[in-house]
Amino acid sequence: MRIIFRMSVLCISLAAGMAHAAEYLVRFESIGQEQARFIKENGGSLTLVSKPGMLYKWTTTSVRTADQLPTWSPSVSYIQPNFTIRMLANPSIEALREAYKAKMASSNPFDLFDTDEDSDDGEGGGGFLDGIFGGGYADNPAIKAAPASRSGADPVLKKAWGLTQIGAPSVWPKSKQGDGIIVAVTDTGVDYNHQDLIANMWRNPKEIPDDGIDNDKNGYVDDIVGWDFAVDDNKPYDMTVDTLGLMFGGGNPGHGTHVSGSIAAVMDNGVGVAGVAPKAQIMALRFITEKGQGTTESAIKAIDYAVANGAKIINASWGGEKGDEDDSALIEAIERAEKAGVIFCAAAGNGRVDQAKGGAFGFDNDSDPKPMIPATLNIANIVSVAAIDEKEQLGTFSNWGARSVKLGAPGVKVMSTVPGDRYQDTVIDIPFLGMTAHWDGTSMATPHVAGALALAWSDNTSWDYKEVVDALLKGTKAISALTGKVSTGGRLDLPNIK
Ligand SMILES: [Ca+2]
Ligand SMILES: [Ca+2]
Ligand SMILES: [Ca+2]
Repeated sequence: MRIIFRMSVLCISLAAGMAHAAEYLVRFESIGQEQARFIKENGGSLTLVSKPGMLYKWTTTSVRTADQLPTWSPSVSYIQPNFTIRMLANPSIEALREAYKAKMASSNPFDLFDTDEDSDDGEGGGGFLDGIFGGGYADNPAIKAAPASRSGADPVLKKAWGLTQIGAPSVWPKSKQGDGIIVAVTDTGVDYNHQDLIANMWRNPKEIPDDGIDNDKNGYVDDIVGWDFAVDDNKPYDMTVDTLGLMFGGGNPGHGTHVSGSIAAVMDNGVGVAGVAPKAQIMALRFITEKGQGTTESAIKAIDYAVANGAKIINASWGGEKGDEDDSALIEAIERAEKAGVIFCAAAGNGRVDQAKGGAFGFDNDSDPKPMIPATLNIANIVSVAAIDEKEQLGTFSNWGARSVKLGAPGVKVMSTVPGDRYQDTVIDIPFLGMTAHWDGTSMATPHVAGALALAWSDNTSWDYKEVVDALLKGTKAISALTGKVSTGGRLDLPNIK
């Protein structure tokens, strides 16, 4: 017996109507006298979320429904909930639990252990015990300095099939490989000391480590490799839960580190894999905790930080279904990135669970009443990405949209870095119980595109963001599985980007 189930990794509900307790985002027309007046009239307290956005978080004593919110004064543009950005329950893990419950209730419980399959994650894991107990490292290790460069082939690279599919090996020798381009990973954090990432971590050039001073006066003290907006510290480490926790409680398996490796793992350093843009820099912006939750407030702060501190591309392997309530604050943050010429790569989404069919199945973002955001927001810098497999088929879980989704990229069984100097294409791997979950998701496809944009931009530094995106989209390879499913009808193809 072998049950394969998909991690719909970090499918986050942005707008399911779950307001963070008594917190709202208030957009003012100006910053000055208006804030004091607002508090005098309405009580509670205001803290600044975005200076360029003139956005404040209003903390009140009670949760209010829409009609209980204060009438907007002329100085207030809108008031919206500070949504909890919540990881949806993994539908396939739910299905797996149900399957096991049924098995346990069956007359022959030994069927549970009737497995003849071998683990095939190769270099990715440490075998059975690692499969059960892997992950769960201590939070916030000290940020190490980048080590002296090493050399040698990347032994796990052959398992990163997506790089071969998109033609990376043929392009790398004649490319700048992302050199000089900063990609912001807005996610669960990054293992910034990972042996295959450490040399490519962005280092804030104007900040002196550990002196307790905000040297570059950007509002963040000792921000060396990015920032942790989930808990407000300078160590955006990718805190994970262990495998048992993943199976039975959900949470983060090392999502941001996996995403980062696909973008810019170091090449020819004798270990692991390589990213699509193996000389790009990773800016680590954590806003989702190990439990898989963040807020609109922290997402906006991460986007603003990326724009203000030199990122050219933002990777957003997160999103949720559009609800009835206002998403103006997030929309305006992405629009500020657009005005600054920053590209926003967004995952098209991992479908919805169908209990009868026993898994998550993609839907059409263009016609669905609850399309994924931010992927489907109509902002010019958004490049939304569907997931395809090694055989150029659309992932069964992957959303699509002939208008709103731009292209496909590798997103099924993706091999990349995970915390603790490890590599995985398989997130849960307990062959003894026949339980396997691969690193699948539009979350995994999106960083391939972010890396490709970094690579193309480093080779064409005079281009503005629109020229980079246009070249990428014009350079896709048409495949039948994506005809009528994405706006280009094709998948990422590096040799074609000109
Ligand atoms: Ca600083
Ligand atoms: Ca932290
Ligand atoms: Ca490597």
